[in-house]
Amino acid sequence: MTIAAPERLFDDGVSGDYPPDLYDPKGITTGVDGFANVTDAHVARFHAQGFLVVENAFSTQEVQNGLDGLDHLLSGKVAGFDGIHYERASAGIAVEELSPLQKQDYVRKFMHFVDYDDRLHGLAHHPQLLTLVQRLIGDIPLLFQDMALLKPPRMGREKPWHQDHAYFRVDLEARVVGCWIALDEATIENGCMVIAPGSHLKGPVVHFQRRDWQICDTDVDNSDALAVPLKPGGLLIFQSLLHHGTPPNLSAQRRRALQFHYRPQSAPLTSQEERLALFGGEGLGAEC
Ligand SMILES: O=C(O)CCC(=O)C(=O)O
Repeated sequence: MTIAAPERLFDDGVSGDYPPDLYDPKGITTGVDGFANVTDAHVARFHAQGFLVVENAFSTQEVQNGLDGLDHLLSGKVAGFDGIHYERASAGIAVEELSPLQKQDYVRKFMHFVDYDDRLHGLAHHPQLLTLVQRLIGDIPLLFQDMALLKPPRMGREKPWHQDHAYFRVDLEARVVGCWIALDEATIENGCMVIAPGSHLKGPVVHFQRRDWQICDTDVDNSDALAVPLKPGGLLIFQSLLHHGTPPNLSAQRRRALQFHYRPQSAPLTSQEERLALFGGEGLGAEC
């Protein structure tokens, strides 16, 4: 059977200049080793600081399952899957003819894939992950967004500072969390997460469409920023109002990660208008 290639989708983000110290961390995070060692003190710290790092959350086999799942999606042989967002630089290149590994150099992200690969579905519904998320949000977690974020060596672009909630139509009071899982070692050099601890307590801040849907560079407070280096299988769980971003990958090492977002099952959804009334800088007369 021949499957027609879906039309290529391009990521909305663009390259551009930004202050050279925008992602300079003042320190690095430390984590708890494994899901089984998360205590009530870690949970309390999550609520105060907006994040929790779990080292060795996923086994080597589970990480490999994630990578194999992404390769499978990239093979073009998965009927109905059209969630690959390419870099605009791929426009003139016959990426369909490349091997899955070569193709990854032109992919920015994958979205909405968990129903197309059992291995990725298994990671998003990992029992220990869901148990921890439920402990953090106090309700049954509902997966509502699944992404894989690729930063190819020497060309993976930054993801400017933002709050994930600015992308969501979910009630602001809902305890929404993102789970970012390293599939490769994530380092400061290849674009690991950089976070502003406690920034979720400041509430929603205005976003602008600049290099991406982002906090204005001049509004970013990175004075206490921490980098989140992770080994493969490491996990960062963070609150959806936490300010965070990732620097570009200027290294020779690939940086691939999965990111799943969960909301409390009972959380009300909102509208596009309500989202922009809280986060839409231009509509609120703010300047950037
Ligand atoms: O993995 C990355 O580089 C950025 C992840 C992120 O913050 C996002 O996509 O919201």
